[in-house]
Amino acid sequence: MTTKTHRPTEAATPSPGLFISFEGQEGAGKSTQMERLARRLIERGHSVLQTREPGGTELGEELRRLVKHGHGEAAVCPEAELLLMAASRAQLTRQRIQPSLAAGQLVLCDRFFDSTTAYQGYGRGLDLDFIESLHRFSAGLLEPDLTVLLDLPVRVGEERSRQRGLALPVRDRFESEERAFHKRVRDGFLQIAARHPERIRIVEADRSPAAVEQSVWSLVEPLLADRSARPSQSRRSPE
Ligand code: ATM
Repeated sequence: MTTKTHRPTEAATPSPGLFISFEGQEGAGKSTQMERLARRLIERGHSVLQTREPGGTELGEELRRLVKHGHGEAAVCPEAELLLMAASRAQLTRQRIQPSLAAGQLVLCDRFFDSTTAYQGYGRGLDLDFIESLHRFSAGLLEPDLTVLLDLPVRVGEERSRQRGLALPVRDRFESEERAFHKRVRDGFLQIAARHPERIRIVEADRSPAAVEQSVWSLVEPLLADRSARPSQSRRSPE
């Protein structure tokens, strides 16, 4: 999946957009849960943009290939990795997310800037303050209305990825990292969530997909009601 747009056949009443990001480590089930949420929203007549990071635009998908699969001479150093993630986000924000929100769509994004803090900050050990300011540069003032953090023990995530890897034998640069890296990433996500309790909600992902879907829905449903009550100019824009 790169970027999918679903628009209802009848013109919906104009209302402000809503931006939801999904975060979590490998094997947490982000893509499955995003797909399930999109289905529920579309069934209720909402116009939905599904996208992902890195990626979601032509430029971003090129960058994704480089950061995930650059090996040997093409291997990406941590500093370049950080800047490529930020470049992908700058493009996605301006080319897809912001116009969709302005048009009143619901935007679901598989990862956003919290992944950079978790992977390049906590995981690779790059400077957290610099990363924070890079977020303001790449995404402007845009931030998700809700971030669903799918959390599970590292060993469970590894096992799920291993199962998936049986079908897809090529491991990318992140999947090939050692367990200690993935532990730092998980702890990093939990620390970020503790700093932003108003935006980031932790969902226990070591359960059945249906149970996780229900928890995600219980977070999203009240936002849909709030959204109809919000004046359409109230959301913050990137510039
Ligand atoms: P996914 O399709 O699993 O989301 O792969 C994208 C990878 O890029 C992911 N790998 N793992 N595990 C995490 C990584 N990533 C970063 O390191 N920093 C970022 O800012 C983003 C958006 C993703």
